Amino acid sequence: MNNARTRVGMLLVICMLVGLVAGCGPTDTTTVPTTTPQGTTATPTTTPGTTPAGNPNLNAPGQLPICKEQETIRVVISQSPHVQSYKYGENKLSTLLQDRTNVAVEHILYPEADAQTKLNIELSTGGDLGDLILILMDRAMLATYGGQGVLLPLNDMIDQYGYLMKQLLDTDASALAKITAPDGNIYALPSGGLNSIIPNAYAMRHWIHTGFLEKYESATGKGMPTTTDEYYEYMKWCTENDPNGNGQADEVGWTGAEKTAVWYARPTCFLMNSFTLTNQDGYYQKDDKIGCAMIEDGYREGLKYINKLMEEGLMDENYPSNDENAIKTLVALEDGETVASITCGGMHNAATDHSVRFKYEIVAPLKGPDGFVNAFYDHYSTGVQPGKATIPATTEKADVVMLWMDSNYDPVVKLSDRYGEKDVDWEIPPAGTKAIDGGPATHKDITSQWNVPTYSHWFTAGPGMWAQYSGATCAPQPETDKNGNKIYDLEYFLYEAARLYEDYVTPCSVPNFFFDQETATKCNEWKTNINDYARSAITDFIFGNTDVSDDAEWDAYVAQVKSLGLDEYLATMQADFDANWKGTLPETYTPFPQRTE
Ligand SMILES: [Ca+2]
Repeated sequence: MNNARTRVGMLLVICMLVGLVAGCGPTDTTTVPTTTPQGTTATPTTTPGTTPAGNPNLNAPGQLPICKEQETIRVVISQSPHVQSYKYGENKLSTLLQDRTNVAVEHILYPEADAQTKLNIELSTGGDLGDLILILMDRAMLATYGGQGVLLPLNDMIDQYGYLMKQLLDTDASALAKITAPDGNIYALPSGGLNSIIPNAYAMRHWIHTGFLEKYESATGKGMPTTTDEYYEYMKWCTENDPNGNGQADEVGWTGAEKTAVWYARPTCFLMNSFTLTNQDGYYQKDDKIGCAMIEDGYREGLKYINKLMEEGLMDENYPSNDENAIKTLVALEDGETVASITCGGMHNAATDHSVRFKYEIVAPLKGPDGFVNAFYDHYSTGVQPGKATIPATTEKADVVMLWMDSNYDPVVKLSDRYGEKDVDWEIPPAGTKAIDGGPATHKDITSQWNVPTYSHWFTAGPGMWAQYSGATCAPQPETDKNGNKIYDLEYFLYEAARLYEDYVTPCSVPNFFFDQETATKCNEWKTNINDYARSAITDFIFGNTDVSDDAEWDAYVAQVKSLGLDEYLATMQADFDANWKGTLPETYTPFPQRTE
C-alpha cells in the first residue's frame, strides 16, 4: 500500500468530514432532550443468554453485573466544559455505571471544541482509540473507517452479546437496514427514541413579539399574520411606529443567522416554507425524486421576497455574521422590546432571560403569494439510527465493551445520563402525573443539571442509547423558581409549536444516505462546493449585490451551481434512493396520536 498517498487521501476526507460534522452541530448541542424513559427496565422479551464463550469472568447477556472480577475499559468521549469531574465517586453517572456493571471506565478525553477533528486524525493515523468510542460519526465516517478495518463489524457481536439492544431493534422492522453500511456491516451500535412526536423534527420555526403584535392589532385592526404579505405589513408597521415607545426608530423587523450552528435560524428556513419544499441545505424529495430547491423558481420567488425586506430595512443586516450570542444581545435590547420577529428553533436560541422568552409566541407557517405553505418535517431524524458507540479494531476487550454497552440501553441509564442521579436530580413521578404532551409523565426533572457546571452526568457524551422518553413526556416545570421568577418551560413551548406545525406538513425530507466509501467522498465534495458557492450567492441576492429579478444573473447562478457537480450529485443520490429508499416517505403527513402510555 502506498502510505503517503493513503495519508493524503485521508486528510482530504478529514477536511470534508469535519465540514460536514460542523454543519450538523445545532441539533447535537441543543439543550433540548430528544427523548425519554419510564424509569423501569422493560420486561425482557428474550431470555438472557448463556455465558459468552472464552471469558469465564463475564456473565450472560442481560445480567448484571457484567463481570465477576472488576474489568476496566478505556472509552473515548468528548470532554464537556460543563462537567467538573468524570471520576468514580465524584461524577454521579460514572459511579452509577460502575456500581451496576462492575466495569470501571477510564476516560480518554477529547476537548469538545475539536473532538471531531481529533477523532478523524486518530482514526486515520492509527492513534490510541481505547476500547470504545462514544463520539457520533456520520454515515460517511462509518463507511470510510469501517471499510478500512479501523472499526470492528458488529453484526455477529450484536447477535452474541446483545440483549437489551435487541429489544430496541425489535421496535422497528427496518432497524437493521437503517444501521447497516452498504458493505453489509454494522459499524455503530443502534440508538433509538420514543415512537411518538419529537418536537425537534419540526424546528424551522418563527417567533413574533406578542407586545408588538398587540399594538399592531390595536392600531390597524389586523391580527396575527397568516400570509407573507401580512407578515411584511406587520414588520413594516413595527419599524415605522415605535412600538417600544422610546422615540427612536430602533425596532428590527426580523433577525436570525446564516450560520447553521444557530438552530434553524437562516432566513431561508422558515420563510422558504411559503414558497417551496426544501430542507435547510436546499434539497427536497417529491414523488420519489430528489431535487435541489435552490435553483428553482419557487426558491427564486422566496429570495425576491427576502430581498424586498432587506432593501426596505426590515431585516437585521447583520444576520450573515450573527451567532447565537449576537442574536441574544440584539433581542435583549430595551428589556426585550426591540426585535419584532425571530427565525430560530426555540426561544432558548434567542434569549437567556426567561422574561424575554415570554415576550414571544410561535408563528404558524405563512401562506405565500401563490397560496403555498409547508412546515418542514425531518422525517428521517426519528426512529432507530446508527448511534454514537463504535468499537476500534485494536481493542482486546470487545466482549466486555459489548456487554457494558448493552446494559446502557436500560432506560435508567438514559435518564441518568441526561438528568443526573435518580431521586435527587430527577425522579419517576407518581402514577397519574401528566406530562407536557398530556400523556403519562415518564420522568420529572428536579435540579436542571443541563448546560450548567455539574457532577451529575457526562453532558452529551453519556452512553445511554435508547431514549424511551422525550422533552414532551416530562412532567411540566413549576410556574416559578425559588426566587419567584416565572419559569419559561421550554419543552412545553416546543411541544405546542410542533403540534401547531403538524397541520402544515408536506413530507419532503431527504434520506440520510449511507454511501460506500468512494461515493461518500465524491458526494461530500459536490455538496460542500455547491453549498459554499450557493450560500454566498444567496446572500448576495438577498442584499441586492446581484439582482435576483435579472434573468441573466439568475441563469449565471444556476449554471455555476451545475458546474460544481449538481447534476452528478443529484443523480448519485437518486440512484441510491431508487435502490434503497423508494416508498419510505409517506405522501401525506399523519399527525401523531395523543400518547397514552
Ligand atoms: Ca423605538
